[in-house]
Amino acid sequence: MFPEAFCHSLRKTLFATLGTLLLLSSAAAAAHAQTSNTTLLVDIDHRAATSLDGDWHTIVDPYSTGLYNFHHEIKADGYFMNGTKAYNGEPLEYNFALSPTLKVPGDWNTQRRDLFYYEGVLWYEKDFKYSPKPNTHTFIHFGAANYRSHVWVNTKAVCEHEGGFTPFDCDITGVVKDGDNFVVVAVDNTRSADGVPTLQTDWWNYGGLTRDVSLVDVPTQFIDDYDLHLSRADHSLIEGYVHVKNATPGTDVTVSIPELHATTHATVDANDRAAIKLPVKSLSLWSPDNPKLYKVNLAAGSDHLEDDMGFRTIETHGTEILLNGKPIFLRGVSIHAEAPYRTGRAYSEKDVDTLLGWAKDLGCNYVRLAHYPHDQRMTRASDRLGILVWSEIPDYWALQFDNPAVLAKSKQQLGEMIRRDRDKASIILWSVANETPDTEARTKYLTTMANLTRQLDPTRLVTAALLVKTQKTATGSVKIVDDPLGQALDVIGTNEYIGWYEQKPAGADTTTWDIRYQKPVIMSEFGAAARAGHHGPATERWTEEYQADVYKHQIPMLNRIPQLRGTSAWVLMDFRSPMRTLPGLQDNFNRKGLISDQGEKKQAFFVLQKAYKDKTLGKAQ
Ligand code: GCB
Repeated sequence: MFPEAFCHSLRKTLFATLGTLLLLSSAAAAAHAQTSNTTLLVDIDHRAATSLDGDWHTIVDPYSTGLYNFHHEIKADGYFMNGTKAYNGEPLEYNFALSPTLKVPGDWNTQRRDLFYYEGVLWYEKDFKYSPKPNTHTFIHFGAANYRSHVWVNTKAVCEHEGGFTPFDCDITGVVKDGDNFVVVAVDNTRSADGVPTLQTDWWNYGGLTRDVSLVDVPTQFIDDYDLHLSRADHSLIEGYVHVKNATPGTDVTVSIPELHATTHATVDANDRAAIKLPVKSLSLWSPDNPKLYKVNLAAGSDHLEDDMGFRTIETHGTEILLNGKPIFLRGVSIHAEAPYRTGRAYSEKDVDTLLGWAKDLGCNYVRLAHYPHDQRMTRASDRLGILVWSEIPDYWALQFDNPAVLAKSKQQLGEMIRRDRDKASIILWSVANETPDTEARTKYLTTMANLTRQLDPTRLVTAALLVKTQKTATGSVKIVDDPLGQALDVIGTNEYIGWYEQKPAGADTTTWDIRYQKPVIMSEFGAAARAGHHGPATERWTEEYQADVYKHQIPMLNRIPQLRGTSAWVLMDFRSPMRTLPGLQDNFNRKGLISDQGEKKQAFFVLQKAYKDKTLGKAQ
């Protein structure tokens, strides 16, 4: 099937394309670069696309046999060849067509019992028909694949990507052909010390093609990025840029908002960018009370895009957060991308409707999307529903802060998150980290990240969830917020678990806060665990009564923090975590949800709901 000469040339192509990067084992991953030749198409959900979702053939490959021979050299006839017969006509030792299928999108862990704990390489294969059109570029788009991915189309390596929660696009122009085609993807969710996130996380390491996959055609010159936002200084001016890939300088770019009878023309400069200034009259500003979205049309050469965008400003003034110039308090909850009812990684419109519906019911005007970028449906829906969003990258706990290769991975994920979602009015906060250790290397690393965030998006606020110090006093305790990282942030996030990891719930009554920054503060996490339906006295841990009691004591304490401008209770719904093993109570779920994974509202939900709906928690000024 594969003559020797062909194998040689394939080997050469592979090495030429990917160098020594095609290393799927976790040890090899340490030396692994992040991304090669991937483009990130923005507003992808508004482009015409051919979905590749559905059944994909899969091969579980814990030893990376699909890639390496017995001396750990890259094979010329690996699984990416999608072959069936060896040189002597005998069947090869794999066969995609005979192998079981998994649904895409979807993590593998919750689709097959034997994959529940699986961490390693899993190969996906799908056949598809295609007719290339003249003067177009063709991309294969991945909404997300956790964690490392290598993609081949018709046996050719087309791209690789590292990072489990951000999208990537492989240019397959010239590789995809008229008629029958196939794509093979090796996804590896092996955790590694130099990964982002790293070895330890309090969430399930769901592997696989966890979000949509599609084929997208664009004209040779195409809009691959843009930033259009309301000027902070002038609420009748939308400004920003449109980036046109492969543009010739002078190419005309048009941006218009028909409903506002507003149109502007600009030309692409030597950096493929057209600077945009679009004056608008009688703009209805986006806010939770008025989630007004406008149809925005963008055109460059033969490429046209439409987006649904809201326009608003967000800034801080002293210890206030100003939305459209007015102080606001963020009544919120943290949410993991865990699917309600069925568990697994959330991806569908239905998942989003359920999660954000619950957040609305709780009385939220804000959500913290923890601890990584969620599916784009989540931020689109937040735009529509008028929910303000904190979005973060998985710079979580103890990354290798002294490793430049890790910093490069964080930067890449930050760039991908911002690029995908900067058209969403709902997002007001980019978070660069959660509960990281206070070391010099960490502060340097995350200050670099905060500065990069501002450089990539000067229109939003930069935050991080910090750890706080506790000092005993004669009357109780004081929580000190002096993490040096605070200097690099616009808004300080702090996590605390009085009543759960420390003290009794009533410990909150005698706790005061000493915040060493004159900046707005968000209590980005607080809470306690309870198993839904488990009842008892309020003094008994794991009962709904105990969890509710924690909230009852938290609310007055939170109200005594003068610069508190938001709260995102931990957490909306129970979620799977391998760290939570207690039989009968946890069973591999973090039970700090206000709602169980089966949709049962716990008593604490109603305590917080009352405070949010009566507006008895928090002040905007
Ligand atoms: C935290 C982490 C979060 C955990 C939570 C908990 O501080 O930020 O990821 O899940 O505590 O439940 O312990």
